[in-house]
Amino acid sequence: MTEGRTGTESLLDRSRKVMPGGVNSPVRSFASVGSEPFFAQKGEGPWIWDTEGNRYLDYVLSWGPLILGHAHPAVVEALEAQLSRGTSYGLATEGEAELAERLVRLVPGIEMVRLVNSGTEATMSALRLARAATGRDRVLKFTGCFHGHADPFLVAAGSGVATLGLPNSPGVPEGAVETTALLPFNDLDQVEELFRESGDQFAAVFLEPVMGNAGLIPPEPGFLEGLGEITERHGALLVFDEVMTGFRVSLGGAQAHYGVTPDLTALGKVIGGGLPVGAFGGRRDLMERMAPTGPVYQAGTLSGNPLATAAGNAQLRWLEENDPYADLDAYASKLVEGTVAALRQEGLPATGTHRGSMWGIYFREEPVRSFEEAKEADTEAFGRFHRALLKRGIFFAPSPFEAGFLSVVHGAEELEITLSAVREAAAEAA
Ligand code: KE4
Repeated sequence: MTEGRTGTESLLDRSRKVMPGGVNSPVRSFASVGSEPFFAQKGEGPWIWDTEGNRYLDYVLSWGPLILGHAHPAVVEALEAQLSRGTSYGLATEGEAELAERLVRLVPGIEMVRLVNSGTEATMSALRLARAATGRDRVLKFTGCFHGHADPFLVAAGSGVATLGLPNSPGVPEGAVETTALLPFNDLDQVEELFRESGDQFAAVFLEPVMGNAGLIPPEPGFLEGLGEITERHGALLVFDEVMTGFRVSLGGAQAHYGVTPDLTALGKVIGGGLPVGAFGGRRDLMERMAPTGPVYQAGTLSGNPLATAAGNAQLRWLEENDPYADLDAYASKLVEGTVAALRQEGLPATGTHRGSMWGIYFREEPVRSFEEAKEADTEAFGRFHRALLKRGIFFAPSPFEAGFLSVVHGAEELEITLSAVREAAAEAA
């Protein structure tokens, strides 16, 4: 296991002196799997190397963006072509129009879109728009869903908040979250009851249509359809946070896979090809309320950045032209089945599932339908398994509350290497 040593002082010690935890995003600290983090040196295809020269099969893939793997030629060529023309203009560019047209073409619920720089900006702006369009303040989210770190969403969120046990982050004023209601995922009756009492106060229901920030929790049959019906009946908007599921569950995201079209959609990750991009879009009548065509303010120095749109367009163009989703789904299915079987073989409780190229494993017998159930899984065993895999050159997400990812360059050989290491690591973790 690397300490990222360079000279006498480790890279981690150096970084910890000048950055909280030595990282720029908490989940990179590996705190929840009891390891010290490694530092990335380079990535190539499905592989990532640390600064000590160890290489790992990468199932984190920058937390989702790298669906073509690291340094895919299509993305690298697009970036190289743009670099010589400059890195930012602060003006509109054709690359933004091309990316926006692509999102409108591929995502069922998007008629018009605004590009931003992160998923957090996308969901924060979508919430502001939903509140402006309805004249209402309240928003319903589901425990375990993570929508980035904007104040209104930092209540019992998933991902880093859940991992670090920060159900209500300090610094978030009561006023910012008093209009945020929380219910368990997959419980339509409780949504029905809440809206029966106060549905006319809600601007929106916000959710990850497939939860990827509590492991992987798919919607129960009828859940998404039911939310669409309830929101429509009460004049609230349905907002899908597809920052993670977008272009991962299918080419049109979870909304295309399940056939449920939200009023607004937040995107990120894959659409930037590894560069910082987010987007929010939806019904034209809603989006036209955004400045400068309407009064709802939102802005960003680097929004639609030409490097980011070059990488995003190259990645999405490749996905459109090659449609890898059947292969991704097949790999995910074999990976999850093989991992669950190996863990059970060693007497460990295990369950898992996948949707498209996202997958999740839990150390518990029964399938997981909510964050509350996800938290009942054995996180200690997860930590032992994660460390045992890392020693064998397999990098799974360093948290039981994150989804795993795949790329189009994870092939049969990588699957065999992975399952062989999984069987050994399961024996070690038992
Ligand atoms: P960003 O601001 O990190 O680009 O996106 C926030 C966000 C919004 N919505 C969903 C569904 C998300 O999953 C995310 C961010 N996901 C985490 C991983 N679970 C990012 C990794 C990290 O926090 O370092």
